[in-house]
Amino acid sequence: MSSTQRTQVAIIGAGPSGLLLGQLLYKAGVDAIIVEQRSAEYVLGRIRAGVLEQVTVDLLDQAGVSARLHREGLPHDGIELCFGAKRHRIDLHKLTGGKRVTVYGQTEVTHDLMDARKAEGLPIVYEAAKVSVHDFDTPKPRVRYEKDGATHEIECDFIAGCDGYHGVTRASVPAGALKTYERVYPFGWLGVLSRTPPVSDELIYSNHERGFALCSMRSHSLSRYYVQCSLDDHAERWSDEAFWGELRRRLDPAAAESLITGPSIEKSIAPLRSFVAEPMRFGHLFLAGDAAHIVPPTGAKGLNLAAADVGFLSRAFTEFYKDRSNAGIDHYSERCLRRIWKAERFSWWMTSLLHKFPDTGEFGQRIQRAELDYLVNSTAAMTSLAENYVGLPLEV
Ligand code: FAS
Ligand code: PHB
Repeated sequence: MSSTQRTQVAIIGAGPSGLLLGQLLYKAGVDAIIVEQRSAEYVLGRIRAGVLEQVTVDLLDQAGVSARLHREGLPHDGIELCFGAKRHRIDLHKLTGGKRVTVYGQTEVTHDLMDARKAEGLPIVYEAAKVSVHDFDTPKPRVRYEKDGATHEIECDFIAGCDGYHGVTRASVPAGALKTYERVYPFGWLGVLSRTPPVSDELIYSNHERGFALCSMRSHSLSRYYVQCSLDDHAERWSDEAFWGELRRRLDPAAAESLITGPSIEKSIAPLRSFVAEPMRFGHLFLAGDAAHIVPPTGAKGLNLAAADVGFLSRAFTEFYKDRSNAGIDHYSERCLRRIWKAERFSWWMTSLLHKFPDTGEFGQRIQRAELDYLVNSTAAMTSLAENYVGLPLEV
């Protein structure tokens, strides 16, 4: 048994990119079907980003899914950098003329988007197997997948590749049509989620001779912590006690003293890489989010870049259908890449500044310390960090 469906935009992937694109297109009156290889529970089980730029909040407002975000999200006006056993506050709000970030987990964003799609009865296929994309170099692209023992086909006008770094859409582009840029970092992040009050009201990014550490949160009772670890490390090798001890050693005395520990409810290691695929459009196939680019999470940019891509893409499709204009789709890749590369630079810079690099030795560590000392004593340098951290304007 097989079936053929017809829609305007076929979206591959139900992470934040795919779900947000589906919701923005729905609000604009453009039909879309989302095809996801995993179950909704599996997608929600991935613990990822925690910090939203205002651009992302605005897009979630536009999508009509931000009520809980405005109720439960935590506005943050600053972050702290910790080095030499001292913490230094970066006043994001003052340095950017009133901008801030909002702490609200990616899991919650995904939940809100899934709930909205379900409430509107919009088409989404979970646990689709063998998803493949075809004829996207023609005006009649198609998507195929298997489910419940049958092969299904979707006829559409456009395919949106929102299927992440390991997805099928970028992999389906002929090699010669794509240029990729990549830097893999010689370490990972061991992350722990715990039902404990955060150690501080704001995020603490720590540069320590033992390695980087980050103190973040999801709410006033749910904390998210990370320590830099080696690439050949495994989360199951770390007892909770070992993790808390290592985190304490990488913080200033006051934070180490006031840290409230508890059982980990999630523990995982994420590799760090910088990656960009150019361009992001191939005929009637458009890449968005992690399918096109990856940043090390140090700058809290991954989810926010994905949202910005989707904002550009939903506008481009809407212009195509409502104004019969190709301008948006023709300029999509160039528009996204200008902002992506600035976020890649910032994420690389924050990662280079705060982590222990095995091959830079004592000279490298002294350079890092000098840059940190300059940074926290220079309004110009702190302003540069602040305007990148809160998110650059969409069109610069
Ligand atoms: P996603 O990878 O989230 O979603 C892609 C979806 O496509 C997935 O659901 C996948 O199952 C599906 N898919 C894949 N192949 C498919 C196929 N062939 N057919 C159908 N569906 C398919 N960013 C931050 O800002 N801060 C962080 O702290 C942070 N931590 C991270 C930790 C980890 C381990 C990872 C991997 C990423 C982290 N990120 C972080 C970045 C992350 O938040 C991404 O930027 C964000 O998930 C991007 O969303 P999507 O583009 O939707 O990609
Ligand atoms: C998180 O809360 O998971 C988080 C916050 C800021 C980052 C990275 C991760 O830079």
